[in-house]
Amino acid sequence: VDELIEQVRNGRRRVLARLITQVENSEPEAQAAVAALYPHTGRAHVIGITGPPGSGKSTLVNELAKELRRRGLTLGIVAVDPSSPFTGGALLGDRVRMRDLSGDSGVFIRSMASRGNLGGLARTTADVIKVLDAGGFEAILVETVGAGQAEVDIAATAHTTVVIEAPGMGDDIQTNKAGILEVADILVVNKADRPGSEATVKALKFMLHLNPVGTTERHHGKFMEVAAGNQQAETADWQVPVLETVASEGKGIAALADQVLAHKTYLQGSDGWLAHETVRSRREIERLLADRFMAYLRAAVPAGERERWITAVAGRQIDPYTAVEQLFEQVRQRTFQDGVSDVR
Ligand SMILES: Nc1nc2c(ncn2[C@@H]2O[C@H](COP(=O)(O)OP(=O)(O)O)[C@@H](O)[C@H]2O)c(=O)[nH]1
Ligand SMILES: [Mg+2]
Repeated sequence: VDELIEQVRNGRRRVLARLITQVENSEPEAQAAVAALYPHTGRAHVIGITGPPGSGKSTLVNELAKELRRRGLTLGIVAVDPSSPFTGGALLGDRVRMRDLSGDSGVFIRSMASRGNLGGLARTTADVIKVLDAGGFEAILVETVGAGQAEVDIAATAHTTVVIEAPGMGDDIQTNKAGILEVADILVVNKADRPGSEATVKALKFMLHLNPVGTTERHHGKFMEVAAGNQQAETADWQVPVLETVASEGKGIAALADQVLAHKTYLQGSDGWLAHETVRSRREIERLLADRFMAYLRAAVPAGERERWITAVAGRQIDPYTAVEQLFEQVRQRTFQDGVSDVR
C-alpha cells in the first residue's frame, strides 16, 4: 500500500487509471487505498459543472480546461455521463472533443460509467476525486448532467459549482426545476450566440434575486476580511455572477476562469473552504452510514422475509410504518441474539 500511495502521489498515470478502475468496480483493495490516501487529499480545487443535457457542458469543460492549463494549473477531469447508459460511458463526441487535451501530461481525463444506482455513483465519483486530488492535480473539473437530485448532489459537493443554462427555455428555466439554482456559485448562459440569451440572463438574475444565496449551508454567510492594503474591511458575501459564453467558439471562457478562481480565493479568504469540507464530509459520512445500515439489514433479515413484508404492504394487510417497525425490531433482536456476521 505504501508503494501504491507513493506512485499515486507522484501522479503515475497508469497507477491512477488502475486504481480508478478498481474504485469504479468497488473492489475492496480500492477502498483500503482510498482510505490510506485520504491524508494526502484536500488540496485540489474541485469545480462542478452541471446543467441540462445539450447545454454545452462538455464543450465548455474542454475550453475551461484549456484556459486553466494556460494559467498553469494541472487538471483532473471527471465526466459523469448518465445520458448514455447503453454504451456504459461518455458519448463518443465527448471523447473526441477531449482529445484536444489528452496529449497533455498536466491533464488526466476520466469518463465514468453510471452503471448501478446513483447513490453508488456519488460515492464512486467522490473517491475518484480523492484519487486525483492525492495525485496532485490542482483543479478537478467534474461534469454532471443536472437532471436529478443525485447528479445535482455530485456537482454540489464541489467547492465551486458552475451551473450552465442555454437560451431559449424562456420562463421555464430547467435548472430551476431541479433546484439547481440553489447550489450555483456561478451561473453561465452558454450558447450566447443563440437568440434569447439576454432574456435567459435576465430570468436567471431575477431568480437569484428571489432566491438569494446565504440561505443554504454551503453559503454560510460568513464574512471575508478584505486583504490588507485595501482601506475598508467589509463583509463580502459571494455574489453569484451570471456570465454569457459561446463555448464552441471559446468566447467568455477567460471571464469564466476568472470567476472560478475568484471563488476559490473567496473560499480560502473566508472560512468557506473549511465550512465546505465540513458539509462535504457530513454528506459523505451519512451516505456511507446509510449504505452500511442497509447492508446490515440485508444480513440480519433474509431476503424472503423482507419480501413478505413488502408483499403485505402492497396487499394492504399492513401499513408501511408498522412493517418498518417490525423489520427494525427483527434487526434489533438478531443483533443481540445471534450477533449478525457483518457484510459489506
Ligand atoms: N451554437 C452553439 N452551440 C454550442 C455551444 N456550445 C456547445 N454547442 C454545441 O451544443 C451541442 C451540445 O454540446 P455538449 O458540450 O455535448 O453539451 P452537454 O450535453 O451539455 O455536454 C454540441 O453540438 C456543441 O457543439 C455554443 O456556445 N453555441
Ligand atoms: Mg456532456
